[in-house]
Amino acid sequence: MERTFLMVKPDGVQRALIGEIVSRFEKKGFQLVGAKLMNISEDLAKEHYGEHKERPFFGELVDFITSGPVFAMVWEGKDVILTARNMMGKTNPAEAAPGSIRGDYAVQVSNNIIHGSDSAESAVREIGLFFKEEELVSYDKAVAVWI
Ligand code: FUP
Repeated sequence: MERTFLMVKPDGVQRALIGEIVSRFEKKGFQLVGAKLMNISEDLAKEHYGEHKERPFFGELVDFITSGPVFAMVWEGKDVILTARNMMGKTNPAEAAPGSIRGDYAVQVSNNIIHGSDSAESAVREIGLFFKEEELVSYDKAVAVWI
């Protein structure tokens, strides 16, 4: 079963969107296997966004993601990496389809509410950066053999 790392960014936490976002993934049929409200250190921010370190927006990106608490999560399910990316919508909220999280709640690319791993490799790396193995809980669902 596939796993991905999702994170409600500081803007989403400030705007009280944690519940709405968790609800969307639960209703879709994915399973929450780990979650925590946390502050991101500058070191963790730079590590997490390392692929962007040469980009002009890197400093602002690190400042933003460390500006307040985030809600870090690990979700599990069939094709969860790609499906979660589709549910999030495109990086630039202006291009994100209505009905997607960014399409419904965001306006600016620098404040786009949610992060989600973009590949299986990123998912493994990001889950490892944010969670210890013992913080992840696998369990069988009593029902719902259809998802
Ligand atoms: P995504 O995988 O959709 O989060 O997008 P990227 O990895 O390309 O970008 C990571 C974050 O950098 C985005 F969520 C917002 C920020 N960003 C900017 O601020 N300006 C840009 O032009 C591109 C990305």
